[in-house]
Amino acid sequence: MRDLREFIACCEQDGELKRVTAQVDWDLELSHIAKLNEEKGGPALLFENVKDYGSPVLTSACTTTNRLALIMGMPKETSLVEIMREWVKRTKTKVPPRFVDKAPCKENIDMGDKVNLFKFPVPKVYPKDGGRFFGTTAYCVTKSPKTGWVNLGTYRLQMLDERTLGTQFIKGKHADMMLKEYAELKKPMPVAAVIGGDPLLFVLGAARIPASESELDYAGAIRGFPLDVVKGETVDLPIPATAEIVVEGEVDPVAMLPEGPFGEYTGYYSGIGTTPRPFIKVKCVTYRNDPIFWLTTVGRAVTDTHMTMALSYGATLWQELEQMHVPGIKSVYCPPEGAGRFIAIISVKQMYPGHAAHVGTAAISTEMGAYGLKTVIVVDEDIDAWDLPRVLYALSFRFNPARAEFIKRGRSTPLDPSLPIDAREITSRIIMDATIPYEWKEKPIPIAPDAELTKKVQARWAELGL
Ligand SMILES: Cc1cc2nc3c(=O)[nH]c(=O)nc-3n(C[C@H](O)[C@H](O)[C@H](O)COP(=O)(O)O)c2cc1C
Ligand SMILES: [Mn+2]
Repeated sequence: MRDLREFIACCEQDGELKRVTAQVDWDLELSHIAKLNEEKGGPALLFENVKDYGSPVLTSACTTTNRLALIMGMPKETSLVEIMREWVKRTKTKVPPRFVDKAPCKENIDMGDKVNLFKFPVPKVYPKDGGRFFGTTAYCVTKSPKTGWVNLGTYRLQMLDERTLGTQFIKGKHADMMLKEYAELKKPMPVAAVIGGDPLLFVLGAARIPASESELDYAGAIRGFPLDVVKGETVDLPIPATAEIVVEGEVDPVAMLPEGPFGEYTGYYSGIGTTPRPFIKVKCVTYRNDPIFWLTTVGRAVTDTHMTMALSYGATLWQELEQMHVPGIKSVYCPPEGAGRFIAIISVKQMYPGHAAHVGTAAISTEMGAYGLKTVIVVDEDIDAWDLPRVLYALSFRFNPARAEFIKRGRSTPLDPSLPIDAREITSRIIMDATIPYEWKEKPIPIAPDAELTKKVQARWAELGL
């Protein structure tokens, strides 16, 4: 799959997409239709008649495991855990992108005064949002001025005026780390905010890929071929050739403008009112003919963003545990109900005393775990990580709170509503070992029915009238 259009065609063929031809208002109406549709488990939507605009808006692309499987190029019935297993397998060897000269994303080029972000049908999502957010699926391409490492990160981008996008690069995110490097050099940071291209790039932009690694190389690895990229018009950055819309510009590391608020995937606003934050001064916009604008819904779980993150956070956690050579990992699951990021469940085949503790402490040391992850549950191999009733069984009958580990201080997300609004930089964590300790000589004896008698009884089922 090379672009959003191929994904749309693929969804349509599989009965996973509906075109909405009735006129819909970009101002709240569109997002509310998308959200309600997602809550009913509906298809991806392509809004073809957006009020005041002539180009379409795509929503709900990632809401179901069916469509996540299609994005991964797998059969649509594939389960989330199988999709993650495949991600882990395919990303063992990274495949860097290759530069091409011609690209569909250059079909239209608006420079300088011609730039007008209001040209695109950017929806307003919730009534209390500070404005229209150009970036929900947009990923920012940036480059480290020190090492040349290219990063893709999905960060919200607010339309502040025709040529300005407000940013929220949370501390320690890769664009924030790079912006600090530019600040040391007293230079603005070139950036390209991209919508579309291979849909996997949005998923990867939102994924917790370790620092110094490029999401573009992961995309190549998952696809099995290098991604086509093209140089920017005004920025020296690799831009996915099949992107729908590319916004090129610069971020001054010192200048700030009020940004926000925005209804987040936690179901809450991340702060109160606006906050001064860095912004992108847009120099150039390039786009395909009839560009497709792409929105992911946020707000109460579980809908589009939550499913995206359940896949990408689960897969990257699993992949890093493999990279750390933690043995015996059977499955990993980061429930979409926790937006894929606050709770992780890991199933392990224990092979030595302290193995479950090894898994738990390794998990919170990964790129994914060292950020907002608060609860890690480790279960034995007879329980699948996604089998929540069995996980609750393990928490009831195998878990002893005295074997929980508390970590008092860890990096947090300012989006976590469980922390006071002015103290969200640091969180605590808990590792819940819900396994039977490996080293116990006397282990609880599981009840097993008599096999012979079970067969006999089954044979009498009809006679028993059951
Ligand atoms: C819809 C959506 C909006 C997001 N908004 C932000 C944001 O405004 N700021 C931020 O730091 N992360 C945001 N994230 C999370 C990042 O995409 C995620 O942490 C990712 O790891 C960032 O890339 P990086 O690891 O290369 O920094 C958002 C994710 C999604 C799916
Ligand atoms: Mn990154």
